[in-house]
This record gives sequence, C-alpha cells and structure tokens, in this order.
Amino acid sequence: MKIWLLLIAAGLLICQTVQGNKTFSFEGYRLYRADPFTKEAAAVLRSLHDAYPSEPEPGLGLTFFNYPSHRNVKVDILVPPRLVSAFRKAVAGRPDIQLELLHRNYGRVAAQADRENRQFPRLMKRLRRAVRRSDQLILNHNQYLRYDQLLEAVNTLAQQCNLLRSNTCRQQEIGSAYEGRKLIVLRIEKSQTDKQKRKVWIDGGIHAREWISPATVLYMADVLISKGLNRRMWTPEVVALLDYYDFLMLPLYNPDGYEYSHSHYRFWRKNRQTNGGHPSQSRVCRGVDLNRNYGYKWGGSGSSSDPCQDNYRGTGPFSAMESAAVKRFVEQENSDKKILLFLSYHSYGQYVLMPFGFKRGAYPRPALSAGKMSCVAFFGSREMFSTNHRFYIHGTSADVLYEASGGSDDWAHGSLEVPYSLTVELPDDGAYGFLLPPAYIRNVGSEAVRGLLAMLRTIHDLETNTNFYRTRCLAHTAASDY
Ligand code: 0X9
Ligand code: ZN
Repeated sequence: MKIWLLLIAAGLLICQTVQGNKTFSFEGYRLYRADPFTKEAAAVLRSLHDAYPSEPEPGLGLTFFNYPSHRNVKVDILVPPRLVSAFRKAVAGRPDIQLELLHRNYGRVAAQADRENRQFPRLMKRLRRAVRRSDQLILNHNQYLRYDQLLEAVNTLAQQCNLLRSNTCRQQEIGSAYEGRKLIVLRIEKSQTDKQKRKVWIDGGIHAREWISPATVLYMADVLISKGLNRRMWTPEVVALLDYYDFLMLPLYNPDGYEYSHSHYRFWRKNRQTNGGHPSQSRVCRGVDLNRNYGYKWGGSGSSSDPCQDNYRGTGPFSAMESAAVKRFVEQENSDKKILLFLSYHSYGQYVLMPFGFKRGAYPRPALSAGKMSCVAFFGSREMFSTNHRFYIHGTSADVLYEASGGSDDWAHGSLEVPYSLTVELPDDGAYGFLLPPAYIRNVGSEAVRGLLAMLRTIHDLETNTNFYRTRCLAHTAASDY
C-alpha cells in the first residue's frame, strides 16, 4: 500500500517537473509600471519597446503588457534580470516618468498563478456540489481550459443546447489556424426561419495571453443556453434575447498562440506563423498581431512592420490565416447587413472601447452614430460596474487607450458598416493583469453577461424609440466629445 503511494507521489513529482521545465519561469524578472508625463517620455518608452523586442527568444527582451503610444498612458513592462540596469538607466533618472516596481520577482507570481490553475478544480470540487443547484450552468467555469478541453466544452454546450431545444445550436468550422488547430464558431439561433432577426458576433482570445477572454465568451454562451432555453432555469430577459438575436460566437480566435502561452511563454500575444526575419535580425521571428492585421486603415499608427515586435501587423491586410478566415465568415454572414453588434473581448484594463482606434480624434460618422455607440458603451460599462463594482472606462480606443490601426472593431464598423462595434477589455486593472486567477472566471463572466444584456437593451431602445437618444443618451455623453 505504502509503496503504491510512494510511486504515485513520485509520478506526480515527475509530471510537475516536466511541466515546470516546459513553461518559462520568469525567475528574477521584474514588473515595472511606467507613467510617462510628457510626449518625450512616451517616445523613450516606445524606443525601448522597439529596441528590446520580446523575440526572437520570447522573454529575452522587454515584454510590454500594453503599448506606450501617448503621454499619461501607464505601461506595465516585464524586465528580465539582464536588462534591469539598462532599463533603469533609460527610465529611472527622468523626472517625466514615474516608475513603480510592482513585483521584484515575477517568477513567484507566475508560479502561484500556474499552481492555482492546476489546483483550483480540486479545491473547488466540494464547494461546486453545493453551488451547483443554485447556478445551474452547464459547465464548471473554474479553470482556464487548454485548446482540446475548450473544443470539448463548446461541443458539450452545443449538445446540451440541442437537447433543450433541437436545432438551436450549431458548431461551424470556419477555417484553421497556422498550425492546423480549428477555428470553431458556435451558432445559437432559436429560429432559423426568422428572416428579420439580427445577428450578434462575439469573439474571444484573439490575443493569446488574455486567458480570461475565451473563458468569458464560453461563460456567456453557457448563460445564453442555460438561462435562455432551459424552462426550469430561464430568465425572461435572456429568453427574449434569443428571440431577437442570433449569436455567432468564436471563443478562441488564436488557438496556436493560446496553446503556446500555456506550454511555453505565458505572455505570448500573436499567432504562431513563421515570418521572414527582420533585416536587422539573423533569426526568424514568429507571429502576427491579429488585431493589427485587419484591412481598415491597415499599417498605420500603433502597428509595427518588424516581425519581431508584439504588434507586428503582418505583410498585408488579412495576411494571417486566422483573420482571413474570420473576415470570410463575417463578410458572408453580413452580406445582408444583418450583423447589428460586433463584440470583441480582450484583457486587461477594464475599458469599453469604440471606433476608431487608428487615430485620436477620429469618430464614426455621422455624429449621431458615434453618439449612439458611445451611449451603448456607457450603459454597458455602467451595468458592469454595478455588478461587481469594477469601473470600466468608455470612449474611442485611440482617445482613452492608445492609437492602434488594423483592429477588428475599426474594420467591422469602418469597412462592413456594422452599426455597433465594441471592444471590451475585461478585468482586472493590473493587480493580477493577465494572471487573473481562475477563481475570477465566474465573477467576470456574470459581469460580462450583464454588460451584454445592457448593451443589447440599449441598442434595442435606440433602434425602436426615436426619443431614447435625446432623453437617455445625451445626458451621459460629454457635449464636447461629438
Ligand atoms: O491593442 C489591442 O489590440 C487592444 N488592447 S490589448 O491590450 N488587449 O491588446 C485594444 C484594441 C482597440 N481597438 C483598436 N485599436 N482598433
Ligand atoms: Zn487584446
């Protein structure tokens, strides 16, 4: 008996070590937060971003968690031990950059996050049994799933959905990622004969390291099915939602990058295609930033032509297989202009962003359309705040976050003329950042569902009640904005 226990323990130890060796450890890495007060200071951070890309060897250079496009945009930067003194020399002495050391050894933070994702399901098992009866969702939502598990989860949702009401859910393979993994869209359509119904597109996981995003899209799909179709469980508003709209949901846009962020480098962002090398690099760099690869204003500000950079835009619009597949599918679905809302979920930062992102001071035209979109963003963020008291900033991406061209939201509105196009940056605000513990999935998920309901409620009001904009929106929109 004892020998068996010993063997099992040894086996577990070996598994842990193998896993530990595979993933990057971040031992001795420091996480800094830099706040540039001047244009020049932001330019210094940008030049560091360009001079020390995370590639060709991920983790060898600086990993920027966000992009320093303007002054007063705080950036979190992961600095390897060998670059600490060079980094501090460039930044620390400047009076126009406030530098804060968030973590002296990010290795410990990353190891803790890794442990939690593996242990949480076990810890939660007993608790789950108690909770199960009250929440009644189909999936557990207590772990960041790997690609295979995620496809299995989507499959479970589709099957349960069709058991509740036949022919309501369909999985559609819309293409594949560079390494061959499938891109699966879950269609939730209560009646396929209703020609009037408008469509809602929702994607998650376009950026590999933003694990809360696919988890949240999966959570939202579960709620739509569980509370919209299950007679014993349904909530009237979700039932009504499925009567009004069809949902096209792509929980995992970038499966190759996502898997790589699980197995090798936790902060990988792009897809995993092989690029030609940059002229200044002898080695080949991998990956295209899929959210810089869209065709509307492709190639502009906030996107890089250097294949080794995290915001590499690719060789041309839709040069990546993943974004090309999404383009084909979304264009086809929108050939009759039926897509009303295009939603893309990212993390982190807590923002509800609207077009345009390619340039500051660029707004949808006519002004009424910008005002309506801003109103939807406002009511969405207000509802999310009232769920868990996490505050979301709303505005155009370029105005409130940073300039970045070639994004999916700009394309959906600018090229496809989808009336409402929004990007949601999920929690948190940087305390955990990308390492948000899996215990938060349900909490963030319910917040996102309530936000979605509020946005669709607002859109419905705007589209059906001519007074709504004047009486309910104008009060919340700064007159000077539009
Ligand atoms: O930079 C991005 O792609 C998004 N932020 S993230 O930190 N998740 O990478 C924001 C995209 C906003 N939309 C556009 N700039 N078009
Ligand atoms: Zn993102």
